[in-house]
Amino acid sequence: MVTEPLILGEHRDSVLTLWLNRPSKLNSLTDELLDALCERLTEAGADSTVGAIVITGSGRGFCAGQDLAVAADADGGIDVSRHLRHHYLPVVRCLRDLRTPVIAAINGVAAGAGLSLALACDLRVAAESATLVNAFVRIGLVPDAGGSYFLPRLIGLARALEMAMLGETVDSEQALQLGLVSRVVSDTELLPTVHTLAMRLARGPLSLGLIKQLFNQSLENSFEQQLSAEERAQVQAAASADFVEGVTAFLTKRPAHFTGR
Ligand code: T3D
Repeated sequence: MVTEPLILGEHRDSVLTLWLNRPSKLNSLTDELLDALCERLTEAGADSTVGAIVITGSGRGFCAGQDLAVAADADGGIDVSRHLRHHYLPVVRCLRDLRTPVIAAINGVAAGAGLSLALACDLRVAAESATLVNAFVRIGLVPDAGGSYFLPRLIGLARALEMAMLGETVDSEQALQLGLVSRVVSDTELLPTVHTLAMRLARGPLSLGLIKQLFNQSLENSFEQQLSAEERAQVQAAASADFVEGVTAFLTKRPAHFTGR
């Protein structure tokens, strides 16, 4: 029997688009799918021809979180700690640590750990018909896979608590109002729009990776620590060929052509 790959990929215009690919189960997450995603992300991070990554879902869903049938079938129950550490956390850490920008193209429902994956990405663009639900509480769990870290930081404690404690479904317009996603586009325009955005990032300067690192650090750092981190990052950015190109382009009144070096 031919089995479909759990992750589909397309590498075009310096953009790697990855589809979570279990459409009949709304791309719910199995260990195999998480491990395959981690492998693809790690490879992409080491590939200088990948300038930006897009994560989306096959079919009508983005990702419905942990595959609950697998969790229920586990012989003797799941060792949750081990499960999280070995399969979920490597993916979330990878998304966060990659210098390469990652965009979640939320094409349909993002629930539970599927929402957490989207929150761990750098940008989120939703299709009009997309919905987001912090589904953990509905089945007696707490937000995991970084969900309890990212949600309050993205939308504030009060709104995050409401979303996590009530487990209500948020539609794309509400998600935009909350700041959970930065853009909403029609369903048919989702992938073309995100591809264009990703191409723009892929053609960006070396400083993009430093910006990602710097802003993520700023959530933990004191003011003084952040000023030092800015200084270190700016020293690196100012030593890049892209800085020379950016300034030359400005002074000669032409568009800059960055090379990511
Ligand atoms: O193990 C650990 O380490 C713990 C980690 C936990 C992390 C988590 O993510 S916990 C949260 C898990 N996710 C959920 O609780 C969400 C469950 N799904 C839903 O509530 C609904 O499916 C949705 C609201 C997401 C979408 O509803 P709807 O009506 O659009 O679709 P549907 O009919 O419910 O689902 C379509 C199919 O996908 C259906 O299969 P069938 O009956 O056609 O064969 C459904 O069972 C399947 N499906 C959807 N979500 C999951 C799933 N199958 C397994 N696991 C799922 N999470």
